Amino acid sequence: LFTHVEAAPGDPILGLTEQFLADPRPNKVNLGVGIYVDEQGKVPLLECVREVETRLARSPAPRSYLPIDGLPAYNRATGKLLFGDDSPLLAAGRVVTAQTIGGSGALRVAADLLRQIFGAQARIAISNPSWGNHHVIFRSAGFELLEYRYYDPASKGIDEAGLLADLEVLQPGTVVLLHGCCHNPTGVDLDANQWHRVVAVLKERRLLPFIDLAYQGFDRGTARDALAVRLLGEAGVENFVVANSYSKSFSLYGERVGALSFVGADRDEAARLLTRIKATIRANYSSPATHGALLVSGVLESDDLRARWEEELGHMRGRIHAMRAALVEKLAARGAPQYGFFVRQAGMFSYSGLTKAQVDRLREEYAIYALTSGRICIAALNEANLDYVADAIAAVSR
Ligand code: PLP
Ligand code: TYF
Repeated sequence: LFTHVEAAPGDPILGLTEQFLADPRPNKVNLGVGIYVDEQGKVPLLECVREVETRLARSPAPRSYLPIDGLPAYNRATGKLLFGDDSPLLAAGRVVTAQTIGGSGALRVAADLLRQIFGAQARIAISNPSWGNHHVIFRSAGFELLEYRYYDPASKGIDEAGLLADLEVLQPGTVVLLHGCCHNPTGVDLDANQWHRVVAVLKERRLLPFIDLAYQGFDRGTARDALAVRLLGEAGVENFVVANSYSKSFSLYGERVGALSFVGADRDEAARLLTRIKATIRANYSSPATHGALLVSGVLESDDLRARWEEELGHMRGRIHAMRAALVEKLAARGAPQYGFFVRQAGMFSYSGLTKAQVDRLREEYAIYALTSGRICIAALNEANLDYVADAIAAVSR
C-alpha cells in the first residue's frame, strides 16, 4: 500500500541541527535553530517554572481532560498578558482565547478556521522573508499565499515604502500576518511610528491583522513587545487575531504551550467565534495538554512568581543584548566594522548578510552552523564561544 510513497523533504532548520549533532568537532557552535540557551549553552529551566513544578509534585492531581479550549486560568492570564490588564477589549468581552499546542498549534487552528470562514477566497499576505512554517501551515490549510515587502537588504532595515505600498493593494478581507516583535528570521522590527502607519492601513483597507507573537519579552519587555496588539485595540480595529507562544518566554519548548485569541466586533460575535475555534480544535486534536498550561498559569497567576518570571525573562533578554554588543565590538576589532547593525536588531535572530558561500565556509572550516539565508541565532553565543565565532565571521568576511 505504501510502496509508491515518496519521502517528504525535511525541515531545513531542524535538519541542520541533526547535522550539527552528528559533527564530531569539539568547538562546534549551532547558530542555526532558534532556541535560547544560557551562558553554559543549556536550555534554561526557569526558577519560577521549577517552583510551580515542585508545588504540583507535592500534591499530585489526577489528569482528566482539559476543556477543548484549555485551562480557563491559562486563557485568562494569556488575555491579560497580550492585551494588557486594563484592556477595554477584555472588559467588553470582545476577546476569546483558547490554549493551543504551542504557537504552531495556534497558527494551524486559526488557519483552518479562517479558511472555513473565508472559503476558497482565503488569502494571506506574509512578510518577505518569514519563518518557513508560516507558508507551510497556511498553504496546507488551503490559503492562497501572497507576500509583502518587509526587509531591505541594503539598509538592513525595513522597506517601509514597499511594505505600505504592498498592504495598500491587498483586497479587503486579506489576512495580514505580522510578527509582533523579534521578527524571525531578520531580527528587524517595525518601530512605534511604523506600527502606527501600518495599523492605519490595515484598518482603512479592512484587512484582517494576524499577529504572531512568539518572542514576547525577548526585546524590550512583555508590555512593550505587545505594542502591535495594543495599537490594534486602541485604533478600534474591529477584528484581529493573535497567535502567541510561551515556548521561548518560559523556556518550555517541549511542553507545547501557546494560545489563539480572536477579537470580535462585540461580545456576541466573540462568543460565536469561540464556538468555532473549539469546533476546529476538536477536529484537529480534541483538547490540549495539562502540564505546560498549569506551569504557565501557575506563574502568571501568582504576583510573586510573575515578578520572578519577568526578572528571569529580563535576564535572557539582557544576555542577548550583551552578546549583540560584544559580537559587534569583537568583529570591529577584527577588521569587520560592517556588522554594527547587529545591535539594532531585536530578539534572538539576526539576518547577518552572510552569503550562502560564507555560511558554507563557516560550517565546513569552523563547525559553525548558520542557516543558508544568513540567519544566525545570537542567543547561542556566550563568553566561551564569542571570540571563536568572531574570528570565523571576520575571516569569511575578508
Ligand atoms: N511563530 C514564530 C515566528 C516562530 O519563530 C515560532 C518558533 O518557534 C513559532 C511561531 C512557533 O512556536 P511554538 O514552538 O510554540 O510552536
Ligand atoms: O525558527 C526557529 O529556529 C524556531 C524553532 O520547524 C523552530 O522557530 C524551527 C523549525 C521548526 C520549528 C521550530
